[in-house]
Amino acid sequence: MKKMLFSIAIVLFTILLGVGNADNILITSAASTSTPTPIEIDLINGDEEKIGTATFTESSKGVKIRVKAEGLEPGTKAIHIHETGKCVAPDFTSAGGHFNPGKKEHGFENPKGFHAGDLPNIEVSAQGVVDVEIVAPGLTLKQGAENSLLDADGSALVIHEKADDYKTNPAGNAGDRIVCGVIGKE
Ligand SMILES: [Cu+2]
Ligand SMILES: [Zn+2]
Repeated sequence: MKKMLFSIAIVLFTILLGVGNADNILITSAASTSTPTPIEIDLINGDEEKIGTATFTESSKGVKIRVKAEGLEPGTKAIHIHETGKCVAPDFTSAGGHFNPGKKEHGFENPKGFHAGDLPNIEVSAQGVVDVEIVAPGLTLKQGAENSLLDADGSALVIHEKADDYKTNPAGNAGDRIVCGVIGKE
């Protein structure tokens, strides 16, 4: 009799565990098949002041990146996704090189290009404001994908002092890094 009760207890316990696991499986599959949640990050300048935000939204065309910032020098600026989610002011070299899971060279006009993290230049207005939406076809927010912005060490959005020439390896001759924002981990 004792043995039988014990067996029943084991069966019940297994059912309970099974229900728990089924829940986990449902949650996991929902996360991998549905669209990832948009991410908003802060952008900081070399003085560690918050000067804007960037929002990343998964779409059928890639990741849409909405950049809103102020207090910048007017003009055309390079903007890239860099490979490491670390923004240590003032020079932001901590963010590493361009995000490049495909092992290409830099630049849309480079025959051996381009990096997944390469993005078209942005225009900062005479008032020092930028408000743009960029679509990055080679990127995703899906966890586990090779080109995911949310890989183990995260990634970073970086704005440079000058325009990207779209051809000079490894970084488009764009000068200093003036704005940085961590995507994913720090
Ligand atoms: Cu850059
Ligand atoms: Zn590049």
